[in-house]
Amino acid sequence: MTPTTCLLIGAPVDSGKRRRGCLMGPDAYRTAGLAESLSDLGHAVVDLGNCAPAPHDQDHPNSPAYALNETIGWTAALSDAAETAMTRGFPLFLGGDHSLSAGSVRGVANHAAREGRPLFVLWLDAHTDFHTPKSSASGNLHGTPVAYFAGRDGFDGFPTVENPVPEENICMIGLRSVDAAEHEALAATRIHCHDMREIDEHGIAKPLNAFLAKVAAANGLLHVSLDVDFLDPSVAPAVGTTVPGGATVREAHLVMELLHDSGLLTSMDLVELNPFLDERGRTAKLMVDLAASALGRRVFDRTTRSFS
Ligand code: B3U
Ligand code: MN
Ligand code: MN
Repeated sequence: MTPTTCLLIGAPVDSGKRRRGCLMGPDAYRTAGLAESLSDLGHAVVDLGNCAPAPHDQDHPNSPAYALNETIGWTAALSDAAETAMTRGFPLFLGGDHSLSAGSVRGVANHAAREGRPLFVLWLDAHTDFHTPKSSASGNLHGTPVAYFAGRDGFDGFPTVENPVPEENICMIGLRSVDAAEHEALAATRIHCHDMREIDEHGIAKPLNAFLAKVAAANGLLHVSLDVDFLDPSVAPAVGTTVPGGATVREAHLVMELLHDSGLLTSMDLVELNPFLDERGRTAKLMVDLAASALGRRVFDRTTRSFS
């Protein structure tokens, strides 16, 4: 990627589940040196500070979905922020739990439609986040953003998704915790799903390169959503929903390096970091290092055969 303007957009969303702490995520990334890491790579970095949810109603006391209206308020605000940021540079959404991606992806999709280019989404996560508020057994809306931006029904009260991301443009890698209702709904779609078993058998580069080839052939925009729980909890403990058997540090860096080399990446979310659960900032630092890899950090330059 040629030097770009990285726009850091703090999204301290904590409404997508009951366990609190993701609201501290944006400041943990700042403390871990995200802006400095990106400017060291030659990028201009603008920290836009933290967003706030749009004004919203009180939640109905018997609502099965947890903090529904607050999440709707975040979706509206982050969607607007994403749409504006896409005209200015490379937006990096600093979460915040994964419900924020309902807003970030909706906004990016609106921008893509205006540009007349298709949007592709790479979902790096242990979970598919393909519930609707109605199918979710937990009522935690961080388990729903993919269903929202893919245009599934059941999101009453949310901003309308005018430009749903086509199913065949969505690729999920890292899966190892999928609820029965999500499994059933996904089976009827053309979403590309890659579980950890497939990664173990064939390596992580294979499904990623196949997806990147599709993005390139369609001259698409590419949004990447990186959930901390994509990583194995032994290297990334700061997340409320740890699932054993996740990606290694090297697998995650390889994904980021391939994304960078493709030159296709146009926006990114870092989500689900809960600094309250971290060990001396190690998860925040790893996420910052992964973002730096996605934006061009290298140990060894393959073209010049020299160390940088
Ligand atoms: N599918 C479960 C668990 C879950 C989804 N996303 C996260 N956890 N982080 C649910 O509650 O929807
Ligand atoms: Mn997720
Ligand atoms: Mn997850």
